[in-house]
Amino acid sequence: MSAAPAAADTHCPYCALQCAMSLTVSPSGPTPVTVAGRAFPTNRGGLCKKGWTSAELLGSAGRVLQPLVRRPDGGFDEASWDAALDLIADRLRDSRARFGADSVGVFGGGGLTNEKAYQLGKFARLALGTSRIDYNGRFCMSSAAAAGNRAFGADRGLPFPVEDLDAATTILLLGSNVAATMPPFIAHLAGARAAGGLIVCDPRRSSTARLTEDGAGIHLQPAPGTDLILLLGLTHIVITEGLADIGYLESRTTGFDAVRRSANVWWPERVQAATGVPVAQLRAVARRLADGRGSYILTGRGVEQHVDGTDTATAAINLALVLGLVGTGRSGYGTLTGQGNGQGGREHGQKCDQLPGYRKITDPSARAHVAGVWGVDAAVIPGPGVPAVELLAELGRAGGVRCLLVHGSNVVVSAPDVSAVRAGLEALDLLVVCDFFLSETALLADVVLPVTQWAEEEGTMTSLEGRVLRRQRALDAPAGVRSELWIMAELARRLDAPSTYSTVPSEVFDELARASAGGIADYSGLSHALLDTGAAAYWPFAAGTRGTPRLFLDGFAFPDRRARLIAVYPRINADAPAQVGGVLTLITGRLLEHYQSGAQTRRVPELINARPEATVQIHPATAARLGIVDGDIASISNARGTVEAMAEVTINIRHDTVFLPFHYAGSQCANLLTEAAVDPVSAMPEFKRTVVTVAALRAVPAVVAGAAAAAAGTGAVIEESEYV
Ligand SMILES: Nc1nc2c(c(=O)[nH]1)N[C@H]1C(S)=C(S)[C@@H](COP(=O)(O)OP(=O)(O)OC[C@H]3O[C@@H](n4cnc5c(=O)[nH]c(N)nc54)[C@H](O)[C@@H]3O)O[C@H]1N2
Ligand SMILES: Nc1nc2c(c(=O)[nH]1)N[C@H]1C(S)=C(S)[C@@H](COP(=O)(O)OP(=O)(O)OC[C@H]3O[C@@H](n4cnc5c(=O)[nH]c(N)nc54)[C@H](O)[C@@H]3O)O[C@H]1N2
Ligand code: SF4
Ligand SMILES: [Mo]
Repeated sequence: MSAAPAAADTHCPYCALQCAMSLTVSPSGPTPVTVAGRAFPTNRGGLCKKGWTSAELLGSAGRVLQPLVRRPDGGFDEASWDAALDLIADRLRDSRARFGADSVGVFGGGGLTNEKAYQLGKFARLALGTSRIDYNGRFCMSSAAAAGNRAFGADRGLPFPVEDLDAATTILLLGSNVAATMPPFIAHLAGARAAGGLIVCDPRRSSTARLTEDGAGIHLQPAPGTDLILLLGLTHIVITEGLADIGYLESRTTGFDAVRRSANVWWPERVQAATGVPVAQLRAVARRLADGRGSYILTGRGVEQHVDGTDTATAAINLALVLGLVGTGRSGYGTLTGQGNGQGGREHGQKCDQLPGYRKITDPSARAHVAGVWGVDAAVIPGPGVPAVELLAELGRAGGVRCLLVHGSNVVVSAPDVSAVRAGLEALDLLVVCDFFLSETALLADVVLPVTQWAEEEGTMTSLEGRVLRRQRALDAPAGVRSELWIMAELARRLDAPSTYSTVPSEVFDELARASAGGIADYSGLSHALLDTGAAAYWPFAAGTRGTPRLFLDGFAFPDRRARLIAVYPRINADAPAQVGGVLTLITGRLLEHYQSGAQTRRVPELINARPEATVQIHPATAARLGIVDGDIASISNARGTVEAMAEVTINIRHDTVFLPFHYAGSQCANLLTEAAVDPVSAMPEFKRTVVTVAALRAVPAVVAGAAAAAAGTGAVIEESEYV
């Protein structure tokens, strides 16, 4: 029997641009679900190839379709939902009785809908009674969030709609490769490019940096991790050349004197020596930003994922404030949020120190408000837990977390120093992973619970511009698969948890809206029904209001309405690695074709065929010095591990730097090399500046290289033995 085709308007399951798409479902047709781009201000009908191919995962052969429980001999058995949930509840109850509530941990994700993220925070605090919850947004947005909170009193990635960028004549993009990470976004750079004002700061000549060529702008190519100095240098030039907006600073900010003093010692020649960026470029960029025609400063992970990421984002904000750009309506500062719900996912309680509405878990009035919504005594809500890297370091340790529930992250590929993470996961008494696939983390689990994919569920996502969007269900999930809301409700019931746990997304949203009322991220005027009208719902959207597309126009989120300039000082310059032998700086990041740990995109034939394995980018002069030619297998190693990857010899990178994508597992996992050092303010790990030694491992004979390329074209797995 053939069901009639059904259609649903929704948004892409992957990144924070949340491109609008329509899904057409024809179960009996050759492609059960067809994806089409949909007109929307951010993507204007465009999608990248991840979006176009996203529906292929719905019917993917590798999908988990029944709960899986680990056998003593190491394999998995399929189990009924009752059996799997009973087992989990028994083990959690036992751990709690023997080792205390904090022996159970929860690791969430920025890809979860607002409803799931909210419910996960509530489930952890009430049903499990644990403080041990944090999430992968700690690896993603925490430094920018911390910087925004301390400067503006609120963290909404872009405090303005993406479309505002169209009118800009100058855009400074620091450590962001949007041409690969949000391709439809580059349409919004067109105005700045036409005006010759796109400025991209990246140690690589990334595909975004290449958009500055032919007169469209400037590519600054600093040494990795020197952006804080670069930004102090730009601030120095703005101040000494009389380009600071003194009227703005006096009326709308505090702290300028200290920032002026901190920038004083970073004169252009000194900045050139430290960063490698020529003085002439520094002066040109400072003057361009100050020309008053509409300038924006945007940051990405390249400047944020460092042990000084919060200070670097703060330096970018300081520069924007000194130029008078923020809260004006025609210029601005923002950070480009990464994951699909990276914004909403950091607002409603997945963070270890947070309650819904971006409230502090330590704030007595926030606790009282949320306890009222949950119908519990505020005293039962635990205090703050520990951030992600610390949580992972506690796994299996005496007095640490012994049982872990993972919802929406593949930590054994994406966390820093994955060898240590793997050891921690293996030492657990119980690892439960909710996923659609047997990700590398799910493969280590004691119980895998198969959950609904984006097109099979209702919910909301909050995009990089703070706009709350509806995710509509297009089709039913496979029979053995359940929603995470249902899983939490069932476990809560088995654990005799206080409060109620609805399984209906619109009801959970209504509860979230009440819990967020009066908070910074106030959703209390929103509902699924209102969002279904297509209303452009930017938070704060308090009951009785119409939402706020442009924040800070009439003041910042502090009682005195003033932004804070906070003086920051470089700390890491001294330990720049000596470039001797094969010692180089490794930076890690993304390719267009793959998403994050690759758990999803490595399962899409078109994407894995296009990028079947990791390649390491290395400059020709460095490669020649180390005896590496294009296509050789190189080893990239340090005290923590070794990665083997094919060398891509290219001028698109500094000579002192190599680049690896982090989308691959096994011996190609970039996080074998990264270290668990974190930013002291945000607890963001260092992903972008790792000292490694690079060497030629073995040359690939031409004939085998040809065969490997052919195999890559068919998506076949290339065995190591084919290279030797
Ligand atoms: N294709 C694809 N798109 C994605 C994702 C994905 O995995 N794949 N993930 C999504 C998510 S969660 C995120 S967070 C965003 C991330 O989006 P981006 O921030 O654009 O991504 P990255 O590739 O991590 O880093 C951007 C650039 O920073 C540069 N960089 C590295 N170190 C430094 C440095 O010290 N200084 C400067 N100035 N630049 C540096 C890198 O060379 C890289 O080109 O992408 C989102 N979109
Ligand atoms: N070296 C290096 N490491 C990095 C980075 C880097 O630049 N360099 N970037 C960091 C950044 S910015 C990020 S955001 C992280 C991301 O890295 P991860 O946290 O590993 O993110 P994903 O690969 O998206 O993993 C999501 C997993 O959850 C599943 N999933 C997707 N949606 C859902 C859902 O709704 N529910 C459930 N239960 N499961 C779901 C997917 O199938 C997948 O297995 O990686 C970080 N790691
Ligand atoms: S840019 Fe992001 S949201 Fe848009 S189609 Fe690509 S992955 Fe999806
Ligand atoms: Mo991210």
